[in-house]
Amino acid sequence: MSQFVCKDEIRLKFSQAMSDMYQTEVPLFGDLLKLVNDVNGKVLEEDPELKQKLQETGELERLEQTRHGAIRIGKKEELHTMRRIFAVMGMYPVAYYDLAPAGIPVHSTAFRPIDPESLIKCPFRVFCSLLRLELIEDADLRKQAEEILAKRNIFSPRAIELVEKFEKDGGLEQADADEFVKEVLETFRWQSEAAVSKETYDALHNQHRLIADIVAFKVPHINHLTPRALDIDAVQRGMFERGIPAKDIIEGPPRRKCLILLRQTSFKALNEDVQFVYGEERVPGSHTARFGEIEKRGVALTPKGRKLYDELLAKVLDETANVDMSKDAESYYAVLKKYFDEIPDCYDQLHEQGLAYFRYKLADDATLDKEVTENNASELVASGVLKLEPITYEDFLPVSAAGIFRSNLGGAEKREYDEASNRALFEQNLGESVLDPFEIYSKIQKDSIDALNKKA
Ligand code: OOG
Ligand code: NI
Repeated sequence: MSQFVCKDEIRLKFSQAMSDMYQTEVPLFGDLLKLVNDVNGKVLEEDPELKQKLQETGELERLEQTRHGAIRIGKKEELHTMRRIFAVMGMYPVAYYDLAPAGIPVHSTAFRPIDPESLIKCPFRVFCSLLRLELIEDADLRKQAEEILAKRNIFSPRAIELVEKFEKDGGLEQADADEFVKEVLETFRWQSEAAVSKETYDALHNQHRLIADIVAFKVPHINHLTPRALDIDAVQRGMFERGIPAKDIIEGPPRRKCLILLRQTSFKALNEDVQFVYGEERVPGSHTARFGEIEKRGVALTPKGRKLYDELLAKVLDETANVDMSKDAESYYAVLKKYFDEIPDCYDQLHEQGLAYFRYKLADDATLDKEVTENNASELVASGVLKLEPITYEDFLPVSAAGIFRSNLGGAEKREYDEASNRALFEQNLGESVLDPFEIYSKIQKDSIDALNKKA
């Protein structure tokens, strides 16, 4: 009898192996983790109620688990195989992100667990960006990049064998699962030896630093990992205090009591030694790509809530276009707060106005004497029969992602690609459609109603 290892278990092993590897590769990331642990420890000490809640949900023991990482890949075959690799770990493509309007020549998805139970066991997800070669303006260079990418194979033959075995048998046994994690890790390992000459690197770099980061290396090194911070503002301050080169601002919505969506910040990418390769010759040089990030997640917004978020953020960015963030982050935060005051900072209100997703739970000591529907839920909340539990946002934000990309690509990169977004091509390359995050959240909300009606 075969005994397949649970996919959540494989993902957990993989995320831990990745975190160990990255701390060795990028010691500053280890320093960031230490800072995050210090801040989280302090928050828990000062807020026993929060500690209790995290304990009840099992979150406390998982607090130190890595929340996400990111990779950038170069060709459609890589995206296709990446999807198969992540499926072994119970990670599926959710949402399409087009970064081109923000001047980043990639489009992306996030491979992530979907079921709430899987997310709880191990929330690790990977933001995966595919280079849009058609956005390289110089035709000769585009052709050269294509040729370089055509020659590379970023997966080990054994990793592919194990994926095939998984697909055929429907799972992996322990020894295979362990070997799978070990083999796949190699695809994300830093290579200090580039795949190209200094001259080619410089030409790619002149088009866009991101293009050099993707094309000039043998494998798509993990470019950052992200733990969860209970107080992201405190970690941002702590980075400045401890001399960790933090990016200027925290991306996303402002600090608030009832956090919406996602806030994130990072330390700026390090300048690292690499060897460029020209025949037998090795030419020393450097490359800047890898960093460390932190995140704090809030409640998921409905399409209506998200539309409002996008509109308000656009106004903020417009009004702060001339603010020098490195000197005057406070002005930016003030404008951010001013506009976002329009979104109620109260779960009941967010629910009432249909702006966010919630699980409905029966209030303590309450009894249910009628069927719950989407329509009467608000009433039952108001009368105290039901209570609301916010559904956490598990995806990414394109404007924030662009901000993270940009601050790690050097501030000088300011251009726009007006090429239309190409989701259909992305999905064709991927080999399936990306899942719609709104459908996932709305199903969790509906399932909570069904569960109440079943109990009654
Ligand atoms: C990915 C940036 C996106 C996030 O947290 O929004 C991201 C990258 O730099 O490759 O990870
Ligand atoms: Ni990130």
